[in-house]
This record gives sequence, structure tokens and C-alpha cells, in this order.
Amino acid sequence: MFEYAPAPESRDVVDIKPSYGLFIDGEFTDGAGTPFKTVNPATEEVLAEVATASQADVDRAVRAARKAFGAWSALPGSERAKYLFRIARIVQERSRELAVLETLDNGKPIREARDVDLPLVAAHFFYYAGWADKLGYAGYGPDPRPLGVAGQVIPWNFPLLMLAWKIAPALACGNTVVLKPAETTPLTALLFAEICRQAELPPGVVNIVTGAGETGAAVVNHPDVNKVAFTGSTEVGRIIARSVAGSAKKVTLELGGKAANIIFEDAAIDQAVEGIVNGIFFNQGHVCCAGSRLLVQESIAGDLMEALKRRLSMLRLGDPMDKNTDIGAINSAEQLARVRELSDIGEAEGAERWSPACALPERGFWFPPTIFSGVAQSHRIARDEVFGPVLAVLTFRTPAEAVEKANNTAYGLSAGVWTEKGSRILWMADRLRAGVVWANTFNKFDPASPFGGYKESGYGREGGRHGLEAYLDV
Ligand code: TXE
Repeated sequence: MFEYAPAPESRDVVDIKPSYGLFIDGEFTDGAGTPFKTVNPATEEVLAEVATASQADVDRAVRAARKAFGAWSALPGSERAKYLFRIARIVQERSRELAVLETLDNGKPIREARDVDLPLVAAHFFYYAGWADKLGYAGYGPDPRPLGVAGQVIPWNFPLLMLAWKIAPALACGNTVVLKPAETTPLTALLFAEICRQAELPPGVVNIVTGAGETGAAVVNHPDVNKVAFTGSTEVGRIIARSVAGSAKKVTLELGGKAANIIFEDAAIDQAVEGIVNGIFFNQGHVCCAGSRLLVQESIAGDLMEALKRRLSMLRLGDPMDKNTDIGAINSAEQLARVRELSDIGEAEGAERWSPACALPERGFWFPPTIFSGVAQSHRIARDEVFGPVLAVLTFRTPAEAVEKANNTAYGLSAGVWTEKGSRILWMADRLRAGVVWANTFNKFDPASPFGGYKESGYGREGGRHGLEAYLDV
């Protein structure tokens, strides 16, 4: 759809500085907190030292955003669109650099950063640039109003893409932004700050404050922030919902998931196997809408499992900078510990664990693709979000049983249905309690399509026209 640079051969395309500051009011500045190190999870090499924003730094960032809000929100939408189009084009031009930096800081395979993350980042800026001058005609009344300063906190699984999901609609609607990236993946957000300068975005429209949870809390709880947008764990989502309760802040939360990928006996099995692999092993399973529960119709369970195991034995795990790598590194030691713990619990609870023979690199954070079969709905491996390359397999006999099992979760972000019968797809989609239902595919994203969850997966929608509503007073 959009152009991007060819495969990077080396990390030399990106100039990583030894230390990074905060980005406030169009300038890079020091932070008053203790700096932290960000590491390459595939090697444990320290990439850079990054500033921690204190409460006073967050105050400065919010003040800058407030000051910029008047002029930014008063610009005609067509003028705001020009800045967003410019950012989108610079992201395309610098996509090779951005993809390499994303892979180094996150651990994801370069092929995914290059072919999925970066084109989608550009696509989101293009898409919302297109909305900026059409809000008045789109059912928001003649004079739709932005909310003011948006405080945005994002996770580490798609660092730049989550930034794009948050910043592009906020700016299109005329809001200004204070964004905090995750502490394990701050570098591409800081390179994005450079892109904002290159695009000559007015100072203060985008501010980036780095740090851990305390910095995130300072952003979210700041009295002069009008809108809070968070993507991350359900646990922190609850803390945020409690802390802003009673304030006038509008809130959107995009939290965890435990999606069912449902395979009927009439599905095209080879395609379904690809969809299962993409559903749970894409981005090491660090995906909120990952198809982490495989529901397979009993009559084909044996054959499907064999085909799936054969396919998994062909996946290549290792150096994320190698264009042939399918599975990269787990993002952090903490996340690896969590994946290990839940997998050990799966085994202790009686499910059968299988991984293909694959050597794990000595340094770095690694976990092999893993399948659990014989899983009961009560097992933690079927209930908790693992957020790693771990698939829990359950079986069903009838469509009604598939719906019941798929909906038997605290979450409701996404689901997949594989069948050749169109009527069954519609029947299932009506009954599945999930924000997205994919049919004969999985993990497909489009900026024009709203995304968000039911139940404990959060509230509000990002993407599409619905994503604008989170940033406007209608
Ligand atoms: O998430 P956190 P973690 C799930 C996934 C994973 C688990 C833990 O299951 O295993 O969460 O991951 C900031 N106020 N998801 O610990 O802590 C934090 O600095 C404000 C699913 O990394 O939620 C980071 O920027 N902000 C998810 C961001 O919140 C706070 C993606 C996310 O970190 C804060 C990530 C506070 N009190 C994890 N505490 C998804 N839905 O895609 C932390 N933060």
C-alpha cells in the first residue's frame, strides 16, 4: 500500500546516541529523575541511557502542551493536515532507520518491523491527516471541539505503532499531546520527536516524557490533562480508571486479551495453520489481540495438530536483525519470567507441553514457540494473558460450544473464525463478544477500522472514525 525502504543490512543506518533527554516544547532537555538504561533484548547490550521525567518535568511538558493548544486548535483543519501528511512522509523516508531502531530496542524481527509496523505507522498518519479538514462534515456538528491536552501512556510491544495510534487522531482533532513510551522501548519515540522537529511541528504540540510507571502516573493524574489514553496491562488500566474517577478527564483504555482462534472442520487447513502461527507467534506473541487460545473442532484436531507442529518446526528463531528470522527475542527479563512462570503452571496443572527442537541463543531473553494441548478451561494457561509465544489448545464439537468456550474469558478484544461457510462466519460474529472478529485471517489491521475491547479488555475505540470520538467534544 505504502512505500518503504528495502531491508536493512546493518544497524549502521541508525545513529544511537549514548544518552537521550526528554522532548518538551520542541527541545530536547534533561530530566530531573534518575536516568535508566534501555537494552537490546536479543543481546542484553545497553543501547543508551535515557532521562527519567520527574513530576516537575511532567508539569513543564503539560504547560508546554497547554500553551501550544490555543494556536494548534485554532488552525484550520487543512493546515493541521499538512503537518500530519509531512510527518507521514518523513516516517516513510526514514522507515529503514526507524525499523532498525525498533528491532534493536524491542527484539522483534526486522522483517516485521519493516513490513508491518512501519507501513502501518505511516498509514495512520496519512489516514488521520485525511480527517483533519473533514470533521465538520462527518457528523460531529459544524464546530467539533478538541478536548485540550491528551496524556498518553503506551506499552512496549509496538512502540512506534502505538505512538501513531495515539498521536495521529489526537493531533488531527486539534489536541496537543504529552506521551510516555514504555521504559523498555523509549528510543523510537525519541527519534519520532526528531521527526516532529524536521516536520516543523509547532513546539509543544507533541511532548515526549520518558520514565517508568511513576512518570506515567504523573501524566495521567496531572490536573491540566483533559484526556487520558492508555494501552497496557489490565492491572494498570484499573489503577488509572480509579485514579481519574470523579475528574472531568475522558478516558480510553486498551488492555489485555485472550483471543480464541476457532477452526471448523471445513476450514482450508493449510491456510488455517498459517493463520494460527501468525495469530500467536507474530511479534513473539506480544500482541494484545493474539490468538492465544486455539479452539479446534474435535474431528480435525489430530490432523491439525500434526500440521501445526510440522509448521512450527520450520520457524527460525534468533537474531532479530536477520531478515530470515521468524521469532525474535522476548522484550525484557521481566516478561520472560512471566512467560516462563505461566508455562510452568500450565505443565503443573496437567496440560501437555510441546516445543520444536530449537537452540536458544546464549545471551538475551528467549522463549521457544510452545503449544499446550489437553488444556481445560479452568487452567490458568487458558485464562491468563501470557503475552508470549505460547498457545493453549482446546477442542469443541458444535458451533454453539465454540461460542461458549470462546466467550468464557474475562477479556473481549478479538477472535478468529476459520470456515468455508459464509453463513457460519456471520452467525459466529454475531455471538462472539469481541471488538474484532477476523474471518479466515488473523491480526489484520487497517487505520480505517476501529479497534478496542469488550469486558476487561477496556473501553473506547481507536482507529477509524470511531477513534476520532475519543478526542472530540461533540
Ligand atoms: O505493563 P504495564 P507491563 C500486559 C501483558 C504483560 C503485562 C505486563 O499481559 O505481560 O501486561 O506488562 C506504564 N500509571 N500487557 O508490566 O505496566 C508503563 O510505564 C500510569 C498488554 O509492561 O501496564 C508502560 O508505559 N502508567 C498490553 C505502560 O504503562 C503506568 C501491552 C504499560 O506497562 C503505571 C503491554 C501507572 N501506575 C502489556 N504503571 C496490551 N494491551 O497490548 C505502569 N505504567
